[in-house]
Amino acid sequence: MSGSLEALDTALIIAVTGNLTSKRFPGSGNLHTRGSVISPGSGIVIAADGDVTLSGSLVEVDGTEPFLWISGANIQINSRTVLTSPSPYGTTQVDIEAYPGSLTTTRPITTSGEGGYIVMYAGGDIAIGDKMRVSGTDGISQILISADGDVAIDAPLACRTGGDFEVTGAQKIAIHSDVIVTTGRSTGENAQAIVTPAPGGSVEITGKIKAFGEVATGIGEITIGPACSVALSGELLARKGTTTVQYSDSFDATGGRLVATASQGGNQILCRCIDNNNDGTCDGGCAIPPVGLNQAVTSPKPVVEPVPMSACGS
Ligand SMILES: [Ca+2]
Repeated sequence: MSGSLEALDTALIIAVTGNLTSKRFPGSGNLHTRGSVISPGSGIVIAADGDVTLSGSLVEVDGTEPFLWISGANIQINSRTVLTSPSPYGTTQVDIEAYPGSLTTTRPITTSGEGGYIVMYAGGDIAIGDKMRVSGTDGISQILISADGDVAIDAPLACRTGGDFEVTGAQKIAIHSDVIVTTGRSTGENAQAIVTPAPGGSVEITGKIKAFGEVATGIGEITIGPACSVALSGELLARKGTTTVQYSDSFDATGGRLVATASQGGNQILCRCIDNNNDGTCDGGCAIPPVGLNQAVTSPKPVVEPVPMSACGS
């Protein structure tokens, strides 16, 4: 497909049994739907049994409740993707599911409305190569990523406001760029970031994860783990809030930063405790203590607490 498809006040539904590819040349390869204020049905649905490769200039949905649903075996998003709700009540929805293959983005995905979400799942790997932003005026703004393979985030992500960022289920989660979540303006939604791999999985953070809490409207919370191993050379910043890192076999904080608010719980490190008789009750301190805390910037000083956990790979 190299021409453009445009729909007014309705959904654009593309279902193919093979592969779907949109191209920029010789046309523009745009997909665009526009809803009027009274019509909530503006959206794009792409369902392919094969692969979906969007390489046109633009995928755009405007409407009171704009939505974009994409499913395919492997999915590549190389088109700038924009969802806009002009209404103060509109929720923007992006749902992308690659199964059994992988999901890759190389262009920005941005949404604006009252609130909204970008939900991504892949049976294989997920690689985020350009920015994603969910902007809300007062609702909940979510970016929820899960994969059975690995997840690599190499571009800035933002959830504003009522921010909820979660990466779960993957084997290896690598966050190499900045993630920002902010609280709801009046709804009291906390700003939270949760990074929890599958059992035995690992987390590497070289970017900055920032949860900007406001005491009046919600706290900032960052939770890394439980994980087998965690490497933090980037930053966890929970303004008016708490950071928690839970690991079973290794936590290397060399070169990292942990910044939280003491009165809200500060920085907490949960290690796997010594449990000689395997009864789920601790018999000692950390089985494997954290390393590199002296080569990290921490405020306040982290509290290390041994807790019962399974060892890596068991
Ligand atoms: Ca015990």
